[in-house]
Amino acid sequence: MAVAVSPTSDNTSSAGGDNASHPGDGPPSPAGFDFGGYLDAARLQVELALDGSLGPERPESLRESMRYSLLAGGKRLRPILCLAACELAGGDRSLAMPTAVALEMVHTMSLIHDDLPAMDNDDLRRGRPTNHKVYGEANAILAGDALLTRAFEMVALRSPGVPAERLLLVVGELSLASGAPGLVGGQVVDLECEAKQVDLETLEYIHLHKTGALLRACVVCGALIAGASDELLAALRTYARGIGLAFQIIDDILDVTASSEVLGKTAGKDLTADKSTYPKLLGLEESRLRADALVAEAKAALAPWSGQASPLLALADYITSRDR
Ligand code: GRG
Repeated sequence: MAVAVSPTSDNTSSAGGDNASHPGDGPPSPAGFDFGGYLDAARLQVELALDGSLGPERPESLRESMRYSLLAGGKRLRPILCLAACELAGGDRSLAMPTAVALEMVHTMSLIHDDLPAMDNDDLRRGRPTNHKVYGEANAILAGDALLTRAFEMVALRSPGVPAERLLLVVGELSLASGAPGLVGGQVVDLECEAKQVDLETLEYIHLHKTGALLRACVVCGALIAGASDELLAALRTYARGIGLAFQIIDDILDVTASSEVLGKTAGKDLTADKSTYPKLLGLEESRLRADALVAEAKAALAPWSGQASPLLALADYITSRDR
């Protein structure tokens, strides 16, 4: 069993307790909330659930390539957002775990497909050779397809204890995030814009769809499972917009400031592919300020729930303080 937890190298200490480093940026994470401990425990639970999530896929080669990418580590931010949103809405995290796993499956599928020669053509992901480098292009496409469809199976058929009408809403949200209104649409515009000068509005469109849609689905699905109020769902959508864009800005910044070794994926890729990025359009300093402002907006949306929202507030800070 591969349980990959990296407790110390993630900047988590500053994320959880950085009330002083982002003055005036919405409700702070309460002093005393052990974000590092929270993250480690949630990651461990997610890793165990992921490890047990793949059933008797046949042939064995398909199972192996699905597991290769699904259990390759990663920050597990998406499933943890889902669990945290479920708990904020008053649900038990165990009810949301199959959906949390599904969200990581969709994310992993998108990474496998994104790395393909026809897309970003990358050979390093999560510190390992990309799926198609190990299993070949056809198998990588099929492993992605199998993870995407397995994700819907996790929600529809493997979510005991959750009322069917809530699962239906989750399936709808996951469909919107994965398809043309989400990941696929964002990826298409991203590919079309390569080597072109794009404005901020287009860049925002790309990232709200390519990156933001799945992050939004994470918090919305977690909350739906717990039967959240419309008011909380609306606040979580605002929160997700802020963290989604901030996440991508930081991703763009890390692409130029961090090493491949630390990132676990090829650094400097945006420059090589002549992509428009926030640092290219705004400069590094202004990009960071924008990310901080977006996180502040995200946290402000949860102000009415700040007493119970410590994990989501701290996760928002983690997005701008992360180093990978
Ligand atoms: C086939 C339905 C279907 C969709 C695929 C390929 C594609 C469409 C979309 C690309 C989406 C994509 C790869 C967006 C980038 C999002 C992003 C910044 C990923 C990195 O996320 P992290 O840093 O990665 O959370 P880890 O490895 O930590 O999980």
